Formats: sequence, structure tokens, C-alpha cells
Amino acid sequence: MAAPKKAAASAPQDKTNGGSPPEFTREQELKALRDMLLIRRFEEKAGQLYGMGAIGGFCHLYIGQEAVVVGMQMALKEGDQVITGYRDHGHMLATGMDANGVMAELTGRRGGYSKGKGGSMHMFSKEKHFYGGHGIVGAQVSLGTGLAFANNYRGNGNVSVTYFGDGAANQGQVYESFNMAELWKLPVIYVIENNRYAMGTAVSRASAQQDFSKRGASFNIPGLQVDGMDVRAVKAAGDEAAAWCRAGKGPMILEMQTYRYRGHSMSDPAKYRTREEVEKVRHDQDPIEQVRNRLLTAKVSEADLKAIDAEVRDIVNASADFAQHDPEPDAAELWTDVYR
Ligand SMILES: Cc1ncc(C[n+]2csc(CCOP(=O)(O)OP(=O)(O)O)c2C)c(N)n1
Ligand SMILES: [Mg+2]
Repeated sequence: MAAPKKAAASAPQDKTNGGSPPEFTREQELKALRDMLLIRRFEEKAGQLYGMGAIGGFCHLYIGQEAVVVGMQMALKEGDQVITGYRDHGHMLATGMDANGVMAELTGRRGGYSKGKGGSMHMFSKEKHFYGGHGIVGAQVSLGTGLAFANNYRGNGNVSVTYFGDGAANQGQVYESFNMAELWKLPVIYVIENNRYAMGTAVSRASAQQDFSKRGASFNIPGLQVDGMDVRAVKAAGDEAAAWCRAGKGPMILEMQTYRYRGHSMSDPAKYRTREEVEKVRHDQDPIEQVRNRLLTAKVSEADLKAIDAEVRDIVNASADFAQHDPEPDAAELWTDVYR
């Protein structure tokens, strides 16, 4: 019997990011800290406003996962697109979308990205190449593949970064998309944010193959497992995947091993895991503390770090203020932006 063919010989299949990732420059560390802190504080504020009743509907917080979007964004260039599911505020802020517009959308106000009519899961920005914001689990995977198809057709050199969760990775349309993406060598980075749970279901209870970097193996799509709590490891993997895509080699999968500190959504009491489990990740692996500690070791002053804290707090407080005072959309807006 002939020996089985090795899948994609030159592809970095099965490679884990062992050892230390490449160091960041001081500027990169400071930028990563600032951008992750903005997401953390924004999400904390959104959680508060939700508790006060100022935000209604679904609201899924990204706290704990910040290094994934910030590291990936550092690997992208202008024109690259981002698309994700409903845990999306961090992705929006990372692409440079305005905190006021995101927070005002959460509170259903006129100045929100969808004029207050979309809410947490449905925001878009053509200007920042952010394509949503999708509430149907896995739906963004075929759409993100379509973005890559368009890039390929236009020959514009842009990459589509398509984020989805460990739970979404079990959806059928993901594999239809994988097949076409590899067949047509589409420039798409599939970022699987493995935060260990899909709602209240642990990965071990729902997934036959728990190494998500191998999920493209039968389509010859290479994959990497990445420490998604270390922004440097994320950026390095993002660089590799973007170079792979831009060289016309097709898609790549990045499994980001990460963790969400909060419940699935604001209404989740999170009884499926222990408080100790959350505290351990927070204590040992927090993505923001990792950068802060490295900066302090590199003798960046406490005052410089406090200035970043203050800048971020100002942006977030201003967004909360705006989001509570901006008027609600006019009733006539019920008839705009809808198919009828
Ligand atoms: C097609 C579909 N099935 C089920 C749901 C309900 N649902 C919402 S989120 C979710 C879990 C998804 O988990 P995961 O992909 O790991 O993403 P995470 O919430 O961890 O970011 C489910 C089952 C849905 N929104 N859409
Ligand atoms: Mg998950």
C-alpha cells in the first residue's frame, strides 16, 4: 500500500508556538498595552451600563481575550478586512472604530454605528473595513471567505481576517468555506478564538478534535496553535499567516488559545466553571498584566503607564456620557435601512 501523502508539505501544519515569541519594541509594547486597555475598560463600562439598564438585548463581553484582536491588528495593513461574530466590541475598537459610536449603538442612540437600530451584535464600518457583527453562530465564516474571494478577484492584495469561536468551529458551513478557500487559494486568515467554552459547554464536551489548528487538515489548510494571551505570539502568528495569504498560498488557520473572564453574555451566571479556574487564568496569564510587567521590568515609569490609563479612561467615560445623552433615533427611522 502506498504511504499516505503528507498534507501540504511546505505548510506549517502542526507547528506550535513553542518557546518565547519575538520581543516587541518599546513602542509596540506601549501600543499593545494602550489598545488592550481601551478594550478592557470599554467592556467594563459596557457591563456597568448594562447593569444599570442603559443597554438592552444581548451583550457579550470580550474581557480576557484582548490580546487576540490587538495582536492580529498589528499584523495587518490598511485595506485588510475583519469580520466576526457577536462578541465583537473588541474587534471594532481594534480596527480603530470610534468608542462613542460603538457605545451609543449599545444604548440604542442616534450616534451609534447602526443609528441605534442594530445593537451589540450588528455594527459595521466600511471606512475601517469592519464587516460585522453577526448573531448567527458561524455565519461570518462563509461571508469572510466571500470577502477573500472578492479580494482575489480584484487582485488588491488584501487579506480577510475571519474570526470565530471554538463552538462555531463545529458548524457545517465552516467546512464548505474551508474547501472553497483552499481550492481557490483565497487570502483568508481563519482565526479560531478558542476560549474553552461555547455558552456553557466546555470544548472537551463538544469537540471530537480539540486541536483546532488541525481543523483544516483534510483540505490541506495549514494551521498554527497560538498562545492567545500573549500579544507578541499573536502578532508573530498573524505576520506569518498574512505573508502566507499575500503570497497567494491560500488560507491559513490560527487557533488562538484564550479565555473569557465573564459569562457568555450578561445573563450568564457561569455555573459551568469554578471561580478558581477564572482566577487562575487572570492571575497567571492576563494579557494586559503581561505587557505591563514587561514594561516595568524595562524601566518604563509608573507615571507613563498611569498616563495611558488616564487617556483610556477619558475616552471610555466620554463614550458612556455620549451614549447616555445622545437622542434615540426618530420613529421614522423604523422605515429606513430595511428591505421591504
Ligand atoms: C446557528 C446558531 N446556533 C446557535 C446559536 C446560539 N448560540 C449563541 S452563541 C453560541 C455559542 C458559540 O460559542 P463559540 O463559537 O465558542 O463563541 P464564544 O461565545 O465562546 O465567543 C450559541 C450556541 C446561534 N446564535 N446561532
Ligand atoms: Mg468559545
